[in-house]
This record gives sequence, structure tokens and C-alpha cells, in this order.
Amino acid sequence: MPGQHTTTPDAAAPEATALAAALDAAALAGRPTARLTDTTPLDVPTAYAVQRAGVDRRCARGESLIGVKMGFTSRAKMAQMGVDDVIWGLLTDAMLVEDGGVLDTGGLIHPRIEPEIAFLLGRPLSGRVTPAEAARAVAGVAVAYEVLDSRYDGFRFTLPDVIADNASAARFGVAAWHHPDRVDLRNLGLTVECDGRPVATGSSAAVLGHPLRSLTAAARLAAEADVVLEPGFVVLAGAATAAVPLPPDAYVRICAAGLGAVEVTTR
Ligand code: OOG
Repeated sequence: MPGQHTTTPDAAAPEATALAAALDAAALAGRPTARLTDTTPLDVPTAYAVQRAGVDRRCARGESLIGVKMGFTSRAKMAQMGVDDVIWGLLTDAMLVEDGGVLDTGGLIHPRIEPEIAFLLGRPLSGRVTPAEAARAVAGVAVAYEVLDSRYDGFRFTLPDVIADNASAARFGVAAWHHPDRVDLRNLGLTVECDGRPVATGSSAAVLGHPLRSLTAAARLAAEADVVLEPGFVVLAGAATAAVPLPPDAYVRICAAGLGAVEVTTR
């Protein structure tokens, strides 16, 4: 899996390590930093090397990789952020907030929340697969949320910037898993409620027309990175709506028809 990543270009490694350290410092301090591309030309492969180096720093502090998150899989998100390519970021155990748990926004810069569909893998997945083949690797599906927190000033970035910044991954939560055969993911209504008030509504169809297409994209990106998504991994399929600001001292509930809800209280 990403643990055995083999594609980091050696020539870019020292630069990637330094850029990753700058983003990591911003995340740890909860303070925004300038876009990397303001001062450093960055292509997509080097941006992924920076992302990997940043997650390696987290793993060196004791975190473990537990999945991946897909980004820009919906038009609403592409339009909101002004980019037009599907990307991924890596998820660690330290980013996971238990269902019903408390999320401290104090250490975050400018958090935003978005509703998602999550997949739990039961089999390894990598390569060019059809949605039906991807579906055979799925052991569970759930409603989930992701909290994004761009490490960049003003939440503004180019595509290589956001890839380097681990696709803005900050926190996520997942509701109870459901057997995939019992849920039709094509057109599920998703809502985010903040203190009982709906603040975002969308459909799972907004995720590349069907969230399973996001899983096939994850398999393709895994193959391109020469890694395998492992059984037990969580794959967040990408937002079904634009992301909304996540305030402190709020009770937030993310629901999907037929999949129940996941809840979080912010401080
Ligand atoms: C980048 C991450 C986008 C999604 O679901 O589209 C993303 C961002 O908007 O900060 O996670």
C-alpha cells in the first residue's frame, strides 16, 4: 500500500522533504502558509512526492495509514476550488474521529466539512478496474464526513499545491458500516445539519455519477503510484456537496438515506 510507495523521484526527494516539512509545520502550528507554487515550480508527480513525505513524517510520529480520500470527484467541489482533476490524499488513524465524538477545531486553521460515502475494503484493490470489479473489493459502505483544512492562506491553491498538502485532509468520521449488497449508492440524498439546521444537501450521484466510479479512480491512482489498497482500508469517495465552514461549539450530523447518520460535536 502507500507504505511501500516506490515512485518518489530520487532527484526530487530533498526538495520534497523540505516542502513537506513546511506544510507539516503549518499543520502542527495551526497557522496558514504561502502556496508552495508561489516560490517553487511544482508538477503533479513532485506534488505527490511532497504529499508522501508529509505522511511519512506523521507515520514517524506514530500514526498509521488506514486509507485514502478522493478529491474533486464532484462538480460542486471542482467549481468551488477551481480545479478539474481527480486527486487523492492519504488518511491516518490520527485523523479519524469516532462516531459521536468530539472534534477540537482549536488546532485547525479554517476547517470545512463535507458529506461523503465511505467504502471499507475487504480485498486488495489496485489497477484499471470497472465499477463492478471495484464493487467486489468492498466489504462495507457507510455515510461519512470529511473535515478539510487547507494549510494555505485563504484556502486557495493550484492543483499541485493541494496534492502536496495531502488534498487538505484533516479529520474524518464514519457511521456504522452496511453490507454493500443492501444499499443502492446511485442516488442517495446526503445532508449536513449544524445544530439541527441543514447547511448542505446533495446526492451521491454528484460523486462522478456513482461513488463506485470514485473507487475505480482510487484503484487507478494506486496503480499509478505502484501501491495496493489493502483490505481494512477506508476509501472516502469525495464530497457530494461544496464544503461548508465548520464552527466550534456545534453539534453536526451527517445523514444519508438508508445509511443512517454520523455525528460529531465540535469544540
Ligand atoms: C481539496 C480536497 C477536495 C473533495 O471531496 O472534493 C475534496 C479541497 O477542496 O480543499 O476532498
